[in-house]
Amino acid sequence: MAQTATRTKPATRATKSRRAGSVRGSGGGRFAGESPELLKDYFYEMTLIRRFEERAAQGYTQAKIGGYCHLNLGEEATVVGLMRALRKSDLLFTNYREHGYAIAKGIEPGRVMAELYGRTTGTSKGWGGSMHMFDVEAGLLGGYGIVGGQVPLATGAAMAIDYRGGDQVVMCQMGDGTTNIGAFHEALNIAALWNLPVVFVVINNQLGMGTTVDKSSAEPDLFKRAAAYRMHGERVDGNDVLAVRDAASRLVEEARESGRPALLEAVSERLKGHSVVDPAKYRSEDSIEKAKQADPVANFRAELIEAGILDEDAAVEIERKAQAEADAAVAFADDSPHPDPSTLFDYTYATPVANDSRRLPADPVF
Ligand SMILES: Cc1ncc(C[n+]2csc(CCOP(=O)(O)OP(=O)(O)O)c2C)c(N)n1
Ligand SMILES: [Mg+2]
Repeated sequence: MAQTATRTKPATRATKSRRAGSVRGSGGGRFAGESPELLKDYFYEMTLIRRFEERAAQGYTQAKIGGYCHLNLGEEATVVGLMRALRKSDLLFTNYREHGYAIAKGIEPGRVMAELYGRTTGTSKGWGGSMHMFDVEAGLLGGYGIVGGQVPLATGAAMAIDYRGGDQVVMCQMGDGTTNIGAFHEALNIAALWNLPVVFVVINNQLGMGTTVDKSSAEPDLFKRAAAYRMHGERVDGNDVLAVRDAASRLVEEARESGRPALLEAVSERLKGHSVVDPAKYRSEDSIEKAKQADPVANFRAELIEAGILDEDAAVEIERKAQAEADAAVAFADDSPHPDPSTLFDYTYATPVANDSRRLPADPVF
């Protein structure tokens, strides 16, 4: 159930037609009208992201992955629901917690894992790592490590779409902590003033590193931030893949048709620490238990079985396939070559720059 800050609109045609599916006899339950194949597909993708992230955590502890590494564990329903609202040609900007988004936007998991492993077959040829994935063809325009760094850039991309014409929409993902960064407010203001087709999505996992939203935000109902810019804002249950898909589809299609920006807040749980090296000692037993209870993958599995869309064997088979795909991604990354050090500076600038220093460590200064 979405809470709305400024206005609510009925479901668009796109949302309604997707519901013209075929789960029958569920007594008008929440899967009524949904395609069983699509529901299984969501379960597969959420499980794939879960297994992928578990393998990423493992690769990190094996020192196969360097730098920072932030996982989407607990946010799988949000990730899959959001990405199902976008067309391939739509553009996505994310923060550094982006592996699941890259996969759900259509990049092969092997290329995502190879980027984590710093290999040439990765999305950024191995030079970006966990926080800096980029794939123009898939419409993923980064992966940003600076909190809030992606928000003005996403707004600029929406301005480019508006200027050139076309029906693309930009989605800009960020965390709850990002809503207190100055650039967030500047970007939302400009997006609303100039009617830019961008949907800002705040993933409220209730924590910015170890700080809770209540302690960092004077207005902890983050979707209400939109009202300051006369922008539509609403909150959705981020543990519910269908609710996220429907809310995001509606806002994306509104942005496509009217060019108006919007803000969607998806409330979810971060199952583990801020990054893989954070033991999250600051969390209470209660909050850890609450997060476990809200596990969107386990709960969706149980719901699909309860509704008769899956039985235990079918669920296990989907999980086996997801594990195999995550394992194959690791094998692909492991078998891929490391970049040659001589290419270290090849992608620093898009166009040649005078006096660009290409000195490698141990090279003579003069
Ligand atoms: C400008 C800036 N300040 C501080 C940091 C350090 N930092 C990295 S992640 C983070 C927390 C952000 O929390 P949130 O926006 O809620 O995203 P989440 O990690 O929960 O997905 C901070 C403070 C940074 N990367 N950039
Ligand atoms: Mg957060």
